[in-house]
Amino acid sequence: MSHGWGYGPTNGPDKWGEEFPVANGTRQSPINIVPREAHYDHTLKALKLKYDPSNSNGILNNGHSFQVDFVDDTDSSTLTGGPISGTYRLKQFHFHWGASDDRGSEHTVNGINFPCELHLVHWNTKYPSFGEAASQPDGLAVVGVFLKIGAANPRLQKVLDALDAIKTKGKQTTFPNFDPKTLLPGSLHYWTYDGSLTTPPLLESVTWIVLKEPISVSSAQMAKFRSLLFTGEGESPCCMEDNYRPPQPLKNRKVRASFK
Ligand code: SG7
Ligand code: ZN
Repeated sequence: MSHGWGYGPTNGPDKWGEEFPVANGTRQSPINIVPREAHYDHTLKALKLKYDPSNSNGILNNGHSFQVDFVDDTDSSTLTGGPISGTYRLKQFHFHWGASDDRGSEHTVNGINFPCELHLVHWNTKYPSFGEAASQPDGLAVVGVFLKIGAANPRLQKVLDALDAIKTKGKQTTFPNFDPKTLLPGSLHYWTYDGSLTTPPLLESVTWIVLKEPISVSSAQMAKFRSLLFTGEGESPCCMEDNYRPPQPLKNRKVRASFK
């Protein structure tokens, strides 16, 4: 793979297996979700998301996406309930999107792509840190939320307005007092399955919780995501777009649904 992983023809998802053989493992993400084939599980609990807006810390262009980072030294912003046991702390959220509105999500539903997917990344506090949790089979829980084209979403605007300040790889700025709960849809019904990080190192440590109900985004708001660059300041600019991994084989896994 040419100088580090990415989403291009020479270093994209088809090549990741050369450096990260787990790319062909037994619990890789994302997947295509087929609602008819998901198993309703009445024992699944309601999701409980308790977020403290004062934990939002900074926003960073990491060269693959942009992420909003949270202070995670106490249990003040947590995910409990749902399919997980114990307490998971919010570490960051980020998005994946397409070069046009007809693609961009990582998970698909009946083969349908959404233009964008939000990921809220949490780590299991039975481990000492995010870094140690990230390699354990029950180490991470990521809540995935689809974005679909519709009315402009005012709840996304604070995030989108910050992007001008982090246009190039490695740039970061402060991002105080943001409540990620405002980004969630009205219903917290979900599908869940055991999977992986969707970027290298593709570690098989993620309990995926994918919400059924999308949130809205306008086409103009989607264009703002694409104004970011994969490249650093001074390099020939390359728009950050199509930063998603396509669906991977389900293999021997079951998708469970929290709803009928
Ligand atoms: C994004 O997706 C980043 C990564 C994230 C990765 O590219 O936000 O975050 C960092 C810290 O680089 O990786 C370990 C991690 O959270 C994969 O996350 S995902 O599986 O939820 N898509
Ligand atoms: Zn992600």
